[in-house]
Amino acid sequence: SVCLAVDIGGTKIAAALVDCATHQIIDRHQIVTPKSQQPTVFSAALASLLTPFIANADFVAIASTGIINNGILTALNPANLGGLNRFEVVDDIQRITNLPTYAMNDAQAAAWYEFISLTPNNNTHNMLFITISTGIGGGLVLNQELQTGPRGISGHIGHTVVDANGPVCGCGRQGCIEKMASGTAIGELGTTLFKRPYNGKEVYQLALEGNEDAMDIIHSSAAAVAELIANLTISLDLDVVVIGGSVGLAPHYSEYIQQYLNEKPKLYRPRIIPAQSGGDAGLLGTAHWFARQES
Ligand code: ADP
Ligand code: BMX
Ligand code: ZN
Repeated sequence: SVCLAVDIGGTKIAAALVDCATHQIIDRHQIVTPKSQQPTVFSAALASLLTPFIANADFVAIASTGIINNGILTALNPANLGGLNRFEVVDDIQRITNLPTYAMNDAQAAAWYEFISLTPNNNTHNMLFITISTGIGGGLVLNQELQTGPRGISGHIGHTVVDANGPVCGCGRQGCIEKMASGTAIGELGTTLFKRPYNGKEVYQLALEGNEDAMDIIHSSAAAVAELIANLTISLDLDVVVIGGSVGLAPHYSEYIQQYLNEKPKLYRPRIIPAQSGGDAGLLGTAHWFARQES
């Protein structure tokens, strides 16, 4: 069968036709995520992205930012979606496509695909996938089973606190790692420091060009992520941590995480690897996860 996979992120929405037998992406398009509180604006953007693919798809699998429970997207951090805090993503896309439609969280989907892509029988029991992107998201595989949680919340590690006196996050909590270390946070820190608007990618580019202030921002992000990894490793006995998202996959970022982890005792240092499927892990993960349900 052919799956129309949709990855809804805070910055971009990607759609692809995925051959479920071979896990190959046949065709792929992406658009910028609309920044509007209005569900109708979101829906119109999805309709124009998805319509060209409908005729060639058997079902739709969505990997979306936000808490996905009973087919409804509830933003933990609405600021990542231009203030949109609730969207009936399955009903909406089912109406657009007239195809059977399923949804799960983006980082959970990516975690699943990265887990099944690890060499078989390599004794990985516990794996964490972290995306450092618009936000910071996570997906946990424990005892070789993906954790989605009874309410879809499992893995929302971006909202664990790194600085109790830090800035207030869009989720309402103070000092979340997402508010301090995500691509959005990197952009905000750059904007404050350089006194003109910057996004995360631009700050990262400056760091790569040798700007030391920008490099400090990137390093404090990687150091915070390393601290989070150490906390979760000693809590959950992780074997492997997979790093994804455009910041996580940017040049040297996972090496910086590794450097900060190397300063810690051995029990706090799991194996760190970049996502093997890069920016396609969410698309492939949701396609694979729901293909099992379809057949
Ligand atoms: P999404 O959150 O929609 O899944 P991404 O994984 O692309 O999307 O993450 C978007 C964040 O990553 C933004 O903050 C953006 O500025 C930043 N970003 C995008 N491309 C790069 C890059 N090449 N290097 C560093 N940061 C990037
Ligand atoms: C946020 C949260 C997570 C998501 C993570 C990464 C919202 C809207 N999203 O912590 O559900 O997995 O961001 O999302 O509350 P991304 O957009 O950066 O890929
Ligand atoms: Zn938060």
